[in-house]
Amino acid sequence: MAPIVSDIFERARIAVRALVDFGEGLFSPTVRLGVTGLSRAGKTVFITALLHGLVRGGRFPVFTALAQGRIARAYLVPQPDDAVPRFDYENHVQALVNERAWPDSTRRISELRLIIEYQTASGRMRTLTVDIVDYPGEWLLDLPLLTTSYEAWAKESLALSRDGPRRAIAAAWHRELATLNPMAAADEPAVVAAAQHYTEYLRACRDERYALSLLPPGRFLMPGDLAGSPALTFIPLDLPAEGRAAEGSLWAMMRRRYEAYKDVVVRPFFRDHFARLDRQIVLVDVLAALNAGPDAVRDLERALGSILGCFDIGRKTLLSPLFSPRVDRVLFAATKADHMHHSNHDRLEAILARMVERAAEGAKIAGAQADVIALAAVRATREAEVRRGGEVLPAIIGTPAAGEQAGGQTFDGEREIALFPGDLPADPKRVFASGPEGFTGINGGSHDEAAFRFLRFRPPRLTHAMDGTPTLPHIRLDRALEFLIGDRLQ
Ligand SMILES: Nc1nc2c(ncn2[C@@H]2O[C@H](COP(=O)(O)OP(=O)(O)OP(=O)(O)O)[C@@H](O)[C@H]2O)c(=O)[nH]1
Ligand SMILES: [Mg+2]
Repeated sequence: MAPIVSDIFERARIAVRALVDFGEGLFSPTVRLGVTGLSRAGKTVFITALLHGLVRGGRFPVFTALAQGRIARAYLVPQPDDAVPRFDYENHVQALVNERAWPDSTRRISELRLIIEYQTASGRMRTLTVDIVDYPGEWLLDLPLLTTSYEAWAKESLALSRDGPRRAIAAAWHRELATLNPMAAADEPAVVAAAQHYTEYLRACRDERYALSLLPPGRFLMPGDLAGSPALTFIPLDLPAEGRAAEGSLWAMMRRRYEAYKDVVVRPFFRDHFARLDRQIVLVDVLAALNAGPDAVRDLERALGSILGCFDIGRKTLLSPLFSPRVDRVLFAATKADHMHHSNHDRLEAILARMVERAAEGAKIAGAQADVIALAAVRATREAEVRRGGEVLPAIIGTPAAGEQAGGQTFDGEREIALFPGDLPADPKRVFASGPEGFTGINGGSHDEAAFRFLRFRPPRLTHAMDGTPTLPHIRLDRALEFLIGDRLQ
């Protein structure tokens, strides 16, 4: 009974919050934009580039309100929640623009509020408030835990760890697991050690060679200020098919901590942020998964499926905004498209479309608008044609980050190179398949690292607009903006 009662209670809390949000929205129209994505998907860069483009004026020909000159001003104001730190916009911009450096991995949640003063199509002045939250991508993986019991989670996590490339990575941890008896009395030092080794296994899975995405609990990888607390000290146990968790047993202790983790960490995160969204962009680093091979691609597909299943996506009805906040537009975006020549962007989109097929269909059936694009929030490369033999190949030019390696050389972070990134398969199905019918790599290489890896490029050298402000180049960021908020600026 307990989970059902707590579910009803949780829904009531979400509904009350929605009512407050709805009331505030009557006075000042607000869009809560969810920027969703696993770790390194490109959330922080996307938010920074979007704000920069709006506040400083980017080149956004497809974003109608700006292109038609109807945006009078866009500026940042203090965010609504006093308990949440502010998104470090100024520092991220300064790093991108002046140091040509990407932001660090996000370690905690942060928030920002943007006000857009615009003229409606009929000439009236209005304002639109846009609230955006940034958070560590790892935390997203926790959402599916909300509907999973400890026993089901343990079973699934162990099955996963015995499958594909995870099996070898998990070998040491499996040996340790075999020494733990779920029915025996709980022994704290043994649990702490086992949780540490389990975390090391999760971290190794995330290594870019494997790029595996299904790795909850997310705070094990990015604990924020919860590092070392009991709610973070549990592991999946090899449980017997029959039997109960006796009081005082290791099993009972693990189950209690797992539930505490959901109560203390996952539910508040979901309630305060995800349950309030109006619009959503789901950023996916498809290319990193392609880099690592079909196991990583299938893993990413599963992770996205289980995460997207947690969102309430669908059209608002007259009453629904009061009781059930809903996402009525969702955009799936393959990020870092500047790693491929534009002739491959359609293929990149097609691969992502296939990966999120079920979620996108579900959204449409529920009455929401859904679309898929390939974008680069900050375009780090430009295009050129390179002659190789008698052939002219479409290439990209950029500055590989210091320490990146290719073809036996290590780059210094200053020198530009031209690179032929190769082609994605015309049939998106191939990237999910192993074996002969599978896709063997963008550079035509094998799954060996060197042939297969993308180079990380530094942010671009910037051009300055007429008034001296630098503009960040991008690919289709304006199209994303038009889809996400264009209709609210009519
Ligand atoms: N070339 C290129 N690289 C990008 C772009 N966006 C992100 N990246 C790269 O991807 C990395 C991760 O981007 P972030 O925006 O920090 O990713 P995130 O989703 O915020 O990641 P977490 O904070 O770890 O959850 C960056 O350090 C860049 O190397 C882009 O538009 N173009
Ligand atoms: Mg980030």
